[in-house]
Amino acid sequence: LKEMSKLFRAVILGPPGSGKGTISERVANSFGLKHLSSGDFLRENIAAKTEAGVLAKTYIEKGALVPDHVMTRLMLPRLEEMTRHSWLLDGFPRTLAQAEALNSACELDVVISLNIPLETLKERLRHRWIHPASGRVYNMRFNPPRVQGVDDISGEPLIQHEDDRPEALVARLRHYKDVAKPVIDLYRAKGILHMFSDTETDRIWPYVSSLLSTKIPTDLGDAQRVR
Ligand code: G5P
Repeated sequence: LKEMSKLFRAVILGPPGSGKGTISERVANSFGLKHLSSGDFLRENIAAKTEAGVLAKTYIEKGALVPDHVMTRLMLPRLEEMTRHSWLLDGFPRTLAQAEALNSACELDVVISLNIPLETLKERLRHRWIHPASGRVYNMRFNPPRVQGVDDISGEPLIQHEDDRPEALVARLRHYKDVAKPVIDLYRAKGILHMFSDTETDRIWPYVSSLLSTKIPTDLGDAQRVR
């Protein structure tokens, strides 16, 4: 049997509202990687009312981080199912404990870190509303619900996190920075960190794209399409 082509593993780090999800979708489309989003896994678990989902919901509703042991128990088995795929992990790890757990499970090729000015994040998150029962997130300016103030699927009302209100936002984004710093330092020390700074995703994307073009094995797309 022909030796499996080299797989590619990447992580994207960035505060809430930094564009992780938007850039991850573009990477998945352009390079054929699987986009694995911790927020999406959590929302699936909330919808399926799994044990992890029921627990996670209480934290997400408060705008708090889900505890590390819940996250690692949720994420690592998903990654184990992906041993034959190249992937981009979005939203995990968020803490040093999560990064260490990931470290012992696999080796990363590239870490993308989005460095977006605080003012820009505040402006984006100000318009964010959520459907608490499912964890679905809307942005009144960039991806509004079909009917103002109402969840597209359930028809139930949307709420704004206490934490997304201007007064609480700055504290929350600062907290993110404190928690993320040792994670960023770890990946910098490993020599795999690539930091991108701008106010617009469209201006960051060309740089991310050209970085990945140099890193991703050229036969990757074909190897995955054959599946
Ligand atoms: P999520 O789902 O990971 P967040 O809060 O980290 O949620 P979010 O809001 O999904 O992240 P993002 O993915 O960084 O942000 O950014 P995005 O969705 O692409 O863009 C944000 C908004 O800005 C969108 O409306 C987009 O359209 C707009 N936008 C993007 N680019 C631009 C631009 O250039 N210009 C403008 N004007 N707009 C733009 O996690 C949800 C919760 O789950 C828990 C936590 O409680 C978390 O809050 N959780 C974890 N807890 C512990 N550990 C983990 N590992 C966890 N993972 C998730």
